[in-house]
Amino acid sequence: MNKDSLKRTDPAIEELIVSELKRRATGLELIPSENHTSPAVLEALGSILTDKYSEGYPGKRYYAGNEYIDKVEDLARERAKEAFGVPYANVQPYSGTPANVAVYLATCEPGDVVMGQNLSDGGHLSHGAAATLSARLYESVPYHVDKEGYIDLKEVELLARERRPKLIWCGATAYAREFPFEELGAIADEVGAYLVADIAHVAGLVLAGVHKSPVPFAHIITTTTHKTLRGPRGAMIMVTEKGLQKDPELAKKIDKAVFPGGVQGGPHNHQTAAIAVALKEAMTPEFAEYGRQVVKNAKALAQSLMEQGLTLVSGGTENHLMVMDLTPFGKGTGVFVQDALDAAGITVNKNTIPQDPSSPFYPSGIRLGTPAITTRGMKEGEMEVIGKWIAEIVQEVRAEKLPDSKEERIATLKRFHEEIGENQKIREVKRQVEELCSKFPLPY
Ligand code: DSN
Repeated sequence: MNKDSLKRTDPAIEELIVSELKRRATGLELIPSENHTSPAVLEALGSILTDKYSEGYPGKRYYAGNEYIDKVEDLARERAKEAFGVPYANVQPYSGTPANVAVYLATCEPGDVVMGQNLSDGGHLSHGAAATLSARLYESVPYHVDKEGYIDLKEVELLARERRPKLIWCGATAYAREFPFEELGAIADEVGAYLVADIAHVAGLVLAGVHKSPVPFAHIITTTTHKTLRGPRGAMIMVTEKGLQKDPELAKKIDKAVFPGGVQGGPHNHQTAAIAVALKEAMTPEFAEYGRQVVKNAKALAQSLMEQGLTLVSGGTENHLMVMDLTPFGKGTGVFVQDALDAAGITVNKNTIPQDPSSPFYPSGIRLGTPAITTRGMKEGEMEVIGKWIAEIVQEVRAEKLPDSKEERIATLKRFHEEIGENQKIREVKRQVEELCSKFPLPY
């Protein structure tokens, strides 16, 4: 295969890829659900395996010619089982939401009660948020975080006793504290519900031994493979011994829900191969060290931000991410801060905070984390400096206010976006960001 074939065939796409590479190399990726994969993962992902159709599972396919594909999928499944210590794994889900939809299909009937962490409290869309299929098909009962920002276990217990859910989710997309798998497992057991741990965000930390494993407490575990796990975009569903004790048919039901259940078609074999590579990497001592450093870096970054007077939901972090509460500067200000940081080469995402006085599109917080910058080799010293830069930028735009009317909002954000790139403070931070990044090359 010729390395220059893309350049010759489609220079427009090739140029865009090169530009994206430059953006990454010269900037700080602080979106906590993103990471930089290894060259080996990328090689498997970009391989010829993408051409093959393989509906079904190893040894039971609807297409011929799957001799080697079967071995790839078997390796991925075995590595997932070994890494997490579970008896069953399905590695075919295209991504996290399809994996979670497959879990509903395998365990619930339409109309059943399901419980998950409320969206603006850090929960994930697929755990019963109003705008999604999970709330249209099932009766969704959200639980919340308490005033300190921790999952309100008393509320979960009361709601579960009253509503008798079929399934309880434990997992979130913007929660900076360790997940209470054990406590939620006990509540699920009491009311006869499945506890499903969605560890998409913390899977790599679980494998590194820096976050409690859900395996003894949950019946089912779902995860994406591209966040702290540092693999390709993709997902997995695992069933624990506890899950098989509750329902010996659970693994078969999950397989059937993923395919042919209607969630997706044939597996993406190139993705499966890349997941297998990522799992092999994640079982090394180097990966465990990486996971430890991710958490140390997150704590150092949180400390630096708080020392600059900024407020974090729950007052800090125990994992790889943190959510900054920007309400001291007004409601809905996450949009301005995200845009200003982006202009300085610091990529974060605007995010709701618990009881957000604004809306998910104009939220009052930002979410940031350390998986990607830790992959580049940055440590606590760099975190302190990055925290100071972020604080300087927040101070720079603190006077911006989000208008109430839709038309005024659009005009204000347009004006802000045009002006922010010319701001001298932002330009100076961008220059320093680029200088720092030049010392920490990307892995590819
Ligand atoms: N979009 C993912 C995240 O950023 O956490 C969740 O699906």
